[in-house]
Amino acid sequence: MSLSAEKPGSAAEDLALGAAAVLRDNDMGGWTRASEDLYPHQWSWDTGFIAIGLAHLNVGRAARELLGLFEHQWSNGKVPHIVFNPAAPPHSYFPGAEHWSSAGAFPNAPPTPPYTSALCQPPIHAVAARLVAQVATGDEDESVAQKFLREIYPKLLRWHRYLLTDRDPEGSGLVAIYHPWESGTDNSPRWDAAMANVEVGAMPSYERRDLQHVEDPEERPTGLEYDRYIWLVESIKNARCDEKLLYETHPFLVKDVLASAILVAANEALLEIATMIGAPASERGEVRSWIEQGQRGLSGCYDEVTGLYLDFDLRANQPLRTRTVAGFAPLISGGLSPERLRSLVALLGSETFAGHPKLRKSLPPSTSPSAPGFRPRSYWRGPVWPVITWLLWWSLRRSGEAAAAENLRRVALDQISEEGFAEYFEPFTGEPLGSLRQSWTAAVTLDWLAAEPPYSKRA
Ligand code: 9WN
Repeated sequence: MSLSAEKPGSAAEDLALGAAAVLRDNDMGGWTRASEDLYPHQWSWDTGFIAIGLAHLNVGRAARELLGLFEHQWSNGKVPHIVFNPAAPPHSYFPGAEHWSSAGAFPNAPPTPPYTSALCQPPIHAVAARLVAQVATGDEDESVAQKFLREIYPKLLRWHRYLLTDRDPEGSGLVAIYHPWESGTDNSPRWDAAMANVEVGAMPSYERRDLQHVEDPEERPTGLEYDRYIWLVESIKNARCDEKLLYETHPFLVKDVLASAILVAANEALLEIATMIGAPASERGEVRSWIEQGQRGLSGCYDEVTGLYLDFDLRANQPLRTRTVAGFAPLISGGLSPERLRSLVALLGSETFAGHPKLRKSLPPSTSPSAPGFRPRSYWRGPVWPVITWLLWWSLRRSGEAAAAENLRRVALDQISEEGFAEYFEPFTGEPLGSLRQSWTAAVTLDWLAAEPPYSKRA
């Protein structure tokens, strides 16, 4: 975007300046914390979205954001879900570095601090890298972007290969997760049935920190949900993060449609990057096969009853039938028939989701208000998340659904200009909830502001 192109003093300029200020305040010198109080560390998929926003301010800084995260990539290719900030106030976040590192260094983890968690998150990074390079204009930025793509490409390739081997030994094209935190949609009702089967054993007592940073405990997961989260962390630590052992024994093992669809889109971006930097034909062939495999795997997750795509619980050997926004995942991966695309777009705008009559703004809530697990103030159980709206907007635009996409962008920008850069919003009242100056919300705002229609054909 050219911020300078915004009319001085206009609402759009004020919003852009506000978003830039959030990113600046959360800038820790080369990397960006997810938010000041609730999340004082670097998160993996947040970093992807943050880089997309930063690109509109400074292409080199955006590139650094992604490269910085990949400095902590594990030797098996995994990109950790959190890189812990050694300078964060002690005990500001739980489970923090001391909790994860108490298992001793995991065999594949970077041997020296800063420590990381042993989980991962949805692989949005290649999409972000591609967008960062597309924003670059002018000789200087373009040469920064070229160098960046050459540097990040092999790291992205190793990351995707890890997901398509260790997390998909069956070759289904679908990514398995070990913890709801790996989905990025932590306490979504998507995971209720699978989590109900997780029996919590004896473990040391712990103190939650998240409740100190929000006004109402209803905004965060319950005590029982948290016990199960921490029990799963214990199980991963006990297995020393041995992927084969976890696949055989860990009590939570689910194929995640949202992560799988993001991986397909990320592989498309990776293929473009591979072509741009002249990567070997064998690698390009490998990435192409991952795209086909992912689209095939996702097509098998369609559910006639809900009209959505469902996660699959490998432990219980059954699909997880819920009505959440994750069920629209194949909009992100693309390759849908025109009929299926039409039916998904119609469902997204229907009373089951963004067209629900009680909504303050017509934006997709994280869980359908008609689903039994819906709770309007609770984290991923109902609130509207701007970052998810961005993903849907980006996907609709790529699928040629320009009108539906533009509607999302306009309404989402209205919401943020009225209520600020919150992590999420109560869908019926519009109240901002969670962290109120969340980096990725500011970042997607910058990208939306730069994307005035008519849309150019950006990947
Ligand atoms: C656990 C940082 C992260 C996001 C996740 C969101 C929330 C963490 C938490 O915050 O998760 O990873 O402590 O609740 O669910 O999507 O990446 O913004």
